[in-house]
Amino acid sequence: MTRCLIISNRLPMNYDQQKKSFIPSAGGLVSAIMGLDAEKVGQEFHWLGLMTDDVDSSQIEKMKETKFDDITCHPIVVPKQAYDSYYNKYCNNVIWPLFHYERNLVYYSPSGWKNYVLINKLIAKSIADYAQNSDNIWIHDFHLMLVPGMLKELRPELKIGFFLHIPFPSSEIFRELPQREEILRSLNQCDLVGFHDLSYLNHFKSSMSRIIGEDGNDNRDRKWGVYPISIDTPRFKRIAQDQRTKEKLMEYLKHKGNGQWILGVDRLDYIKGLILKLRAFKDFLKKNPDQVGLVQLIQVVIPSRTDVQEYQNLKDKIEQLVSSINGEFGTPTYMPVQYLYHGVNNFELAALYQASDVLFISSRRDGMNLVSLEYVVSQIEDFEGSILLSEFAGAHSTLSYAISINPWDIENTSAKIKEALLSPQEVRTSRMKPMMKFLEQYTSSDWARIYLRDLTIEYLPKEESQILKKENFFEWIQHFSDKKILFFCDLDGTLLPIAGHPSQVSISMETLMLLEEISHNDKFSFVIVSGRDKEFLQKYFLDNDLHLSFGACHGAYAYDDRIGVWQDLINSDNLKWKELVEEILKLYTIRTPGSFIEDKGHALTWHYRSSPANFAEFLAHKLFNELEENLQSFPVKVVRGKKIIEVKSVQANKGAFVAHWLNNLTPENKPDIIVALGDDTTDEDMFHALQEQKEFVTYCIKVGQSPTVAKYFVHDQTTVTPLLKNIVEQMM
Ligand code: GDG
Repeated sequence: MTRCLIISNRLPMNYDQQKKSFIPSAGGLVSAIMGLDAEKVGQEFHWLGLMTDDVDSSQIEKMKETKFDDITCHPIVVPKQAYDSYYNKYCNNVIWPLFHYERNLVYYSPSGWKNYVLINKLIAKSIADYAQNSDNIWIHDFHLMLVPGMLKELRPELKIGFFLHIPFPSSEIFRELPQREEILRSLNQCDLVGFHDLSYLNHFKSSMSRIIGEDGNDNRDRKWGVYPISIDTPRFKRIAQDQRTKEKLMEYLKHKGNGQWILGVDRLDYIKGLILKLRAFKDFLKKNPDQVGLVQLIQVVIPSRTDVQEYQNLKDKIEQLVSSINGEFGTPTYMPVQYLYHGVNNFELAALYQASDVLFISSRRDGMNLVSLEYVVSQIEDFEGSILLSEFAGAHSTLSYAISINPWDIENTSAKIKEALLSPQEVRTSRMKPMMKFLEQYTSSDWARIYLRDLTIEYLPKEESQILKKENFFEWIQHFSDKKILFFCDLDGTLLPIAGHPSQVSISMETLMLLEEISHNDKFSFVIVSGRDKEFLQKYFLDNDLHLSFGACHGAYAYDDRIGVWQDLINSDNLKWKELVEEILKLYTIRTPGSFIEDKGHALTWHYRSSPANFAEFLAHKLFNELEENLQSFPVKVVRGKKIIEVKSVQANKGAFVAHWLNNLTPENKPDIIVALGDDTTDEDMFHALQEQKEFVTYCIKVGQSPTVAKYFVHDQTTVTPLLKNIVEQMM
């Protein structure tokens, strides 16, 4: 079975220094992962999480390779002081409040960030040491957002997934984060980033586009997705039917008498909206005196972060409000709010779920909220309750038959409490049944299975495609020995890294030296085939005395180093389209600050990399449609690239260019082998043309992992120069 390494801040068991024993870790993430059925998901799970170095080494050893429900645990030991700073000063004082829209509770501290970087680095290093090449890496939650980038650098061949369990906030909030860029750049290294809700994905996309200029084109649809978490439905059903639950239920029902119970189960946290819930309940009692004495709110609050002042203040506020409601509406035989400040065991929880008529979730923001899902599947025949569910919880999309509330609207929420309590049984049943059915079919194991399928799905033709890694370059190029090689190589994103602006492109000393070596060796011909115009290529390479050949403007113009002049390969009779396109592009350029038009001869390109991202993206979309509609009768193609829209003559095509090049080779220039490299869709034309011809041995290499017809691929642009260098050295 394939191994899946789950990485999270916590392991399922936590060593309690005071109690000197392991106790189960609380919280939604652990609940969800513990619910995975390895067999159903089809992966063997190993769980890597943190332990601090103040814990007795014998306890750490004990934890190592311990199995919990078929999951092997592997602690990553980190310095206690650095851990506390990372966890309290960055995770909980910055990310948690900011991502939950509580900006006034954010406290920045430089040491918090420094230790966040340090702990993430230690984790990345431990994964790199532990992981086997075929492992799938699944990193969880906001504590570890730098790990993907750091790990990709150490082990580029690993499949790396990330899942965020909390909301991703609007880009208007996210962009306040001083370290926004570092975090986005790291997440951008993932093979798949998953969210609970579409709104979080949309916020993430717009942050990506505004802050680091990732525009959602290319293969982003594969890299970012929505995977609402679920629960271990069979387990909750089993607990619901357990004798111990039944006994507790009988006890609770006796106390409940002929009244009604509203239930709340929340960790002590400002995101859960406990104050708003109590206010709405108070308003309900005030407006419905006939219900006083009959309806009770049973509020379980699970202690959390008890050492933090903010949480102590919240606890005080909750307790004040509880006692003011009880003082105002209580009688010697009736307590409106039953407040429990401690956890309950699984059977008590299931019995509470069954005994209550209404579950009340009032979160101000909540990634998902598992309690609401658990309530649904714990219902047994004739005990079907109602759910009041905040529209600010991710579960709102999954539980579409719940009664929706805006917890900030106290009066309306109070009216909804009444509606929920008074709903006739058949209405409750008709609401509960579809949600129950959904959760029977979609469990936490399905969540993991679907996510991991998307993480590992291979888009390349499986049997035929082969990854070229730095460690096996040497072996691979053995069959090139003493051969004449012709290279066709794309420029931006292949030979050179993509630059912020086309004019800022820079070439490394290593690549420059390599090109020099190639251009002075008769065994090689090197043709750069690029979307760039003639002038750029001339200035950048030829004027620097590099003897290379070129296909400019996607191959519309050719420059053969042995001839030394530029040739126009396209019949220029019909350039009427250019006038029309220029007219349209000008209209978009004058209203989009920072955008400009580039005339490449057989192509016109509208660049908007330096324009306000969202606005430019919106106009680019419109422009693309307008051009496609207007140019149907012209021999042109409209292309959307990275921050560009381009209209080019259909003949300006890298496939046509290489075919032309091969047709014009003299016998003494004929190569033994052709190697072609490229990273984007225009390079696919080149790969197609080369694989169709039968005269030469060809090796087409895709840079990156988007769909391709090439038989080989390398992970990213940084691998290209080392690969070429290996080939050249082999020939020396
Ligand atoms: C984060 C996100 C997202 C709670 N009290 C008791 C108890 N629990 C269990 C519940 C549930 C879990 O803890 C709480 O999960 P939530 O989803 O409600 O909340 P968070 O801990 O904030 O989790 C959240 C989640 O990650 C998963 O992605 O849904 O939005 O904030 O399973 O049952 N269990 C028992 N006794 C208790 O007293 N037995």
